[in-house]
Amino acid sequence: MGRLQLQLIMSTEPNPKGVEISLTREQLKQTFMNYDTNKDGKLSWDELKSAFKYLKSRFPIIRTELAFHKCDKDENGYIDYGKEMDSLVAYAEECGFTIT
Ligand SMILES: [Ca+2]
Repeated sequence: MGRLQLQLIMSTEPNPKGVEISLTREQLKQTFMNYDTNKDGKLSWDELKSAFKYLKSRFPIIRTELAFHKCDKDENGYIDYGKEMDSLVAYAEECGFTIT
């Protein structure tokens, strides 16, 4: 899926902050880490998608795609704990998943 398509979909998402559940930054991070189901210290694409589904994202696949685009800095196909995870939490915050 191209970038423009993604932007179009994002911009037509109605009231994105109203439909998703709110968590603090710490809860959000904990949620993502809970979805590291095989406990290998990094989030795979499927693990992250499951987390966004849990967070009631309307478009978990798009969220995951954008999150990887933005946060998988070394492009190894995983969101590694540490800076990539921090960046993921920041991205999720931008999407309106937190209350603060
Ligand atoms: Ca990575």
